[in-house]
Amino acid sequence: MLNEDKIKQFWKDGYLIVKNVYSKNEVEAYRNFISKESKKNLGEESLNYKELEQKNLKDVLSYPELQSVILNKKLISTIRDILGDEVVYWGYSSFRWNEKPYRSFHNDAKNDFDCPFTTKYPLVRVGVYLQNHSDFSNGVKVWKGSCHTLRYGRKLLKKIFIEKGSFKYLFPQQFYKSVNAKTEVGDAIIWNLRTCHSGSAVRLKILPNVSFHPLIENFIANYFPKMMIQEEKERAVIFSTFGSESFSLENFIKDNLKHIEMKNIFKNSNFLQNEEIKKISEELNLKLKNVIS
Ligand SMILES: O=C(O)CCC(=O)C(=O)O
Ligand SMILES: [Fe+2]
Repeated sequence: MLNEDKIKQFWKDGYLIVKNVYSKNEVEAYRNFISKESKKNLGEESLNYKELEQKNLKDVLSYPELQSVILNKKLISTIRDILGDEVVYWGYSSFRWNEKPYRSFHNDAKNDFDCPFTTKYPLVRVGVYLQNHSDFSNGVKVWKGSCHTLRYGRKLLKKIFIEKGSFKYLFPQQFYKSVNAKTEVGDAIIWNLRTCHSGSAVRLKILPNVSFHPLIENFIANYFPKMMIQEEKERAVIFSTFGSESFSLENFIKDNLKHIEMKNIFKNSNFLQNEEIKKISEELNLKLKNVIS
């Protein structure tokens, strides 16, 4: 059970690190599987996942070797504590191996027209980083509190100026502090989909705990790579997304279905046909949703 303080902290900061969700053995097994599977499907090189069509990939739950990443009691009950409702999974998940660093300030809320000051966006992303980012580069960076700001594209400009009278809510990069999340092996980090974040965070040898803007990180990585603390191991990460039944979730899924690579993943997935998965999900009170009719 998450205590009230932690739940409040999540909704204030927009993220939370959950310690010791997976054992060292589980993490090793996930790493081995992801490495083999990625090399088989996608080749040996560092990969730019943004450009891949990912024709053969399934969602994470459809790989028997990764089932326990999603069907984890501690993880699902923590998400339930945060969302305060039945947790829904519809197959929006993936894994990455040795990805080409992709650093960019962004959030992942889609078709989100609700006010970020007065509403809680009922969707979260879970990142399971399968190596140490407490002391090494390449983890995730989050802008603390940025879930309460207006990202470009949201239609609430007027509200911002009338109710808040500040630019702070429009330009989270300038006004909010980013932190490099100190995830260790076995941890999961959960962030709200309104929270601004960026991958492949750079830690400097001389200032390991200072978080820089992704543009500066790219500059350092390109021109002064020796200043960086390198990654601990090849980067392996498992991402998954959960929500609670709501208009926001429906809107989000509508956007998922517009993207051919996501639709392919949903079509290839088989978790809805697997009796064992259905049984465990029921025990965990996790609702599996079919989004391909
Ligand atoms: O690569 C990362 O660490 C961040 C990935 C990301 O932006 C996401 O999963 O939404
Ligand atoms: Fe993202």
